[in-house]
Amino acid sequence: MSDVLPWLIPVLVVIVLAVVAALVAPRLRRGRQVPPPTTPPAPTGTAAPTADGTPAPAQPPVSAQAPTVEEAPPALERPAPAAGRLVRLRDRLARSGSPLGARLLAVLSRDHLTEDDWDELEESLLLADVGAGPAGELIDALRTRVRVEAVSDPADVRDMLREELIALVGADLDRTVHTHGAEPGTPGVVLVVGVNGTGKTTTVGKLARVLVADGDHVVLGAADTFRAAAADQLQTWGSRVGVVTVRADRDGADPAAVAFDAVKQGKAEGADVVVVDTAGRLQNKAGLMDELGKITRVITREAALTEVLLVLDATTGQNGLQQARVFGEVAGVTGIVLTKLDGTAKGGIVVAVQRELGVPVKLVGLGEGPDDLAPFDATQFVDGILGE
Ligand SMILES: Nc1nc2c(ncn2[C@@H]2O[C@H](COP(=O)(O)OP(=O)(O)OP(=O)(O)O)[C@@H](O)[C@H]2O)c(=O)[nH]1
Ligand SMILES: [Mg+2]
Repeated sequence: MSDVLPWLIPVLVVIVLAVVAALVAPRLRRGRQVPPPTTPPAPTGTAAPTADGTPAPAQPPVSAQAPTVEEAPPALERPAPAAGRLVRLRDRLARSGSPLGARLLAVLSRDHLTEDDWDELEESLLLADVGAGPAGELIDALRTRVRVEAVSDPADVRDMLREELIALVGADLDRTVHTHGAEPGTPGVVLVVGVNGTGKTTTVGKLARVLVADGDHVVLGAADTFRAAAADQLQTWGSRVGVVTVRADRDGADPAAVAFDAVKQGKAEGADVVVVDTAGRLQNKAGLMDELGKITRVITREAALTEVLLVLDATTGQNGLQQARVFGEVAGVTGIVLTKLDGTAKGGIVVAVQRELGVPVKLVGLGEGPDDLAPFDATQFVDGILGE
């Protein structure tokens, strides 16, 4: 028996291993058979995958003064060109804006407009967040024209309404997004600011795609240093189109330092544009607004800010106006990005916010898709609202 024992133990071990392997192997095979997703999911506020869908590797800690530069992986997407996007997205706009358009047009189709009808028109504009001042002006202008030009055909009144709405939204405002530096060798710098969750990072990602589609060399700066996930989110957007993201891997690093380094990196690379994403901040938090002031000052030491975009969520309606005012003062906002216009019937906020800030809406977000960002155009927008 004692002779057999040394042989028996290895034999038993081999048998146990064989049984375990037989049980586990089919599961592994099943796991491998699951097909990988063909397109990576759109980045979200919490997702932090790399472009190939694997978790982002842990980064060695570095100081904000020495951010790392993440190289983009080779498999790149080809973003859609920006031209004509608002036309393609007009259906979506028409769907979200149709309650306003339908209401206005229903009233205007009546033969003789009474005092009550005019009140109803004004009320519809107010419900769509156009704001009391602009709504009153539009109704006054329309009433005067209908009277002076002795128009009674509903189709003609409708045309006049369209013209007045376009004038109110501002057909001749300069809505150019200034992305290129004035001096050769110096990139344009676009700073993106706003309160939490309005769509800043998504907008930076979408904008990077538009710029890449236009043939620009783009560098992104992740100056939202509160959470590593914020930089991961931005980096995911960038890596999909071959754009590098300058970031600090330490949560809470100085955002101004990261912004500065991104611009420096952009200059060193001979980039055309550096787009800097910032953390969401409430306009009534003095410390955070001071930080924003510092970011803008520090950037301008390295290159001129060519555009400061305030991202506003269209679904927050009139609440966005107070934000707009404070950001305008602190960061010197030069353009508005109105996001989530696909999710609201209150497109009138475009008018109200431009009035409030004296700054044009330059871009609109019409969905969560990577190419759902469009240059704003007054005529297209009004036609979208009216369902033309
Ligand atoms: N429907 C719709 N959703 C949008 C649009 N733009 C952004 N979003 C969504 O809004 C959510 C917040 O977007 P983010 O880009 O993370 O917002 P943020 O301003 O960077 O957020 P913080 O950095 O946390 O302040 C995400 O789920 C986006 O997909 C848009 O135009 N339409
Ligand atoms: Mg963000």
